[in-house]
Amino acid sequence: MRVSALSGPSRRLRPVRAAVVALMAASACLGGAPLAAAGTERSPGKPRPLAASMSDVIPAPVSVRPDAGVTFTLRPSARIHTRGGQAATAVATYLTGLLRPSTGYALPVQAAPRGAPAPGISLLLDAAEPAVGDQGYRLDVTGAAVVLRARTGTGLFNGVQTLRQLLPARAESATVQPGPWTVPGGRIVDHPRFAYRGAMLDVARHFHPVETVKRYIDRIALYKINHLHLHLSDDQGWRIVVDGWPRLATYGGSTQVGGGPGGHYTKAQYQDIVAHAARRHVTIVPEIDMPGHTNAALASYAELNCDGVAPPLYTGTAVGFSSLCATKEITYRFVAEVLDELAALTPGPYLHIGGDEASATPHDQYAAFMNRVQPMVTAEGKAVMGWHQIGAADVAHSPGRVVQYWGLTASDPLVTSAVSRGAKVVMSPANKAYLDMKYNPQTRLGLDWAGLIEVRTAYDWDPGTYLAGVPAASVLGVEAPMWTETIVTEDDIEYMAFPRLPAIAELGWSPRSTHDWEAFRLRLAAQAPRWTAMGIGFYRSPQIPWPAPAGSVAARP
Ligand code: IFG
Repeated sequence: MRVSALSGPSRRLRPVRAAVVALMAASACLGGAPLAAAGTERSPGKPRPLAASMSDVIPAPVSVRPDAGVTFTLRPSARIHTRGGQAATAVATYLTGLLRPSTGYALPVQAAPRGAPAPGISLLLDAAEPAVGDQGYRLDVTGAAVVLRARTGTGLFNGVQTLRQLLPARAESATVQPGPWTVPGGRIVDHPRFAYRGAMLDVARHFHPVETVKRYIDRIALYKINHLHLHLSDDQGWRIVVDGWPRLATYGGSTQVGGGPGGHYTKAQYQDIVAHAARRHVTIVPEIDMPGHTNAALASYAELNCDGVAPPLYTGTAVGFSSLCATKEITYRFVAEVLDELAALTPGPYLHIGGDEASATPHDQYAAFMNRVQPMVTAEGKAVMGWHQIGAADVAHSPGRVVQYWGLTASDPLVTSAVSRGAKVVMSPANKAYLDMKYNPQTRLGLDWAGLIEVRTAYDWDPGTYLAGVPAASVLGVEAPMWTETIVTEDDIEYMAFPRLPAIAELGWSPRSTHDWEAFRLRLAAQAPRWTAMGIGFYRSPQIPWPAPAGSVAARP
C-alpha cells in the first residue's frame, strides 16, 4: 500500500492556541456570546446551554436519573473529601489537578467525615453497590454535595471523567475562568459493557515523543478508554531499547517514514509512559510485530536474515516484504530476549506479538514460528495478543490469548478458529475503527484502503455481534488503532482521533440499549467546547450539529 507524501494540517502553536482558545471561552462567559437559557430545548443547530446536562455524558452511562431543578455549585471554599486510602487520595489529587487551574479554588483534600457526606465533593471507596464492579461507580449530586462511590480507584477515576463532563466546558481550561461551577443534580450508576476499551498508537512509522504519548493517554482517559497499545516496531523503525540488542534502537530507530530522524524510547522513558498510564488507569499493551514488519530489526543485525545480509533501513510505506528468518535458531534467541526485556518493563497482562501481513514468511514457517514464540510470552507470565492472523488452525492456542480483528468482513475463519479454541477477541475492524482512515476524500491526512470513516461509520456498529460465529461472550472489547504512515505531529493525531475516538469509546463502554445515532450526535456536539478549552484541534464533521465556536460572530444573535 502506498501513500503520497503528505503534510499534516498547519502546525498551530500549541501554547499560543490554548491561550487564545481560553480567551474565547472566557469572552463567551462574559457576554461575548448569548448564554443559552438553562434547559434550552435540545434541537440540532441551536446554541446548546453552556451548563452541562446529565444526559450529555459520553460514553452514555448505564443509568441516568436527573433531578430537575437541583444544581450543585462548587464554592471557592469547597473541599474534596476522600475515604479509601491512597487509591482515593490519588484520584482526588488528579481531580484537583483538573479543577484548580480553571476555577482558581484551593480545593483542599481531606479525609471524609464518618456518616453523611460533607458539603463539597466526596470520593468514597465504599458503599457502592456490587453491580458497579471494578470499573464502575455511582455519582449522586444534590444541592449540597457531589458524592462519588466506587469499589476501586479505577471506578472513582471513571466517575471523575463523568463529573468533568457535568461541569461547564471551561472547567477544562488551563487558566482561571469565571464561575459559576455548576453540576446538574441527579444520580448516575454506571459500569462498562466490555472490559477492554483500547486505543493504539503506531510510534514506528513516525516516532512520537513521550510527551505526545502522555497527552494522548490523558485524552483517551477522558472517555474511559483503559488500554493503550503501543506499536513499537515495524519496517521503518524500532522504538524501544533492548539492552541485549542495542543496535535495534540506535540504528533501527534512527529513521522513519519519509526519512526523518525517527527516535526511540529508553527503558526509563518507556517506564515513564507506563507510570503515567497507570495514573490514568490505562494499561500499556506493547507490540513487537513479528515475523513480518521487521525490516528495522533485520537492518540492524545481519545475522537475523536468512542470507546473513542486512537490508537497508526502509523509509517507504509498503508492507509485507520483510520476515525474520524462521529457520535460524538465533531468531528464537532474539525474540526470547526481546520479549524478556519488554515483559520486565510491562506490568500489564499482555504482550502483543503482531503476526499481521507476514507475506514474506512461508505459511508453514509462520505457524512453526508462532508455536515457538507464544510459549515465550506465557513463560513471562503474560498473555499473547496478536492480529487475528495468529488464529490460523496450525497455530496453537495459548492460555488467555487475544486475537485482534482488523478485517473488513462480517465473518472471518481465522477468528472463528481462534475463538473455538478459547481465544477472546478485541474488535478493530479497519473499516470502522481505524483512525488513520480519511474522514472524506478531501481529508489531507490518512489512508483510504479500508474506506472512508466519517463519525457515523465509526459509531454505527456493534462489537458484540459484528462477527458471525463470534458470540458477545468471546468479545473482550474494542480498540481504535492510529497507524502513522501519514500522521506526523500531535495535531495530526488529535485531528484524526477527534471526534471518532469517543464513538469507539462509547461502543466499548455503554449498554447496547443506549445506542442511538441521533442522540449520540447531539452528545458529541456538546463535547466540542471541552475540546476547544483543551486546545484539541478536531475535525468538524458535517454530520454533527456543532455549537458555534464561543465568541464567534455566528454565536451572536
Ligand atoms: N495494515 C497494517 C498496518 C498499517 C495499516 C495502515 C494492520 C494490522 C494497514 N497492519 O493494520 O501496519 O500499515 O492503515
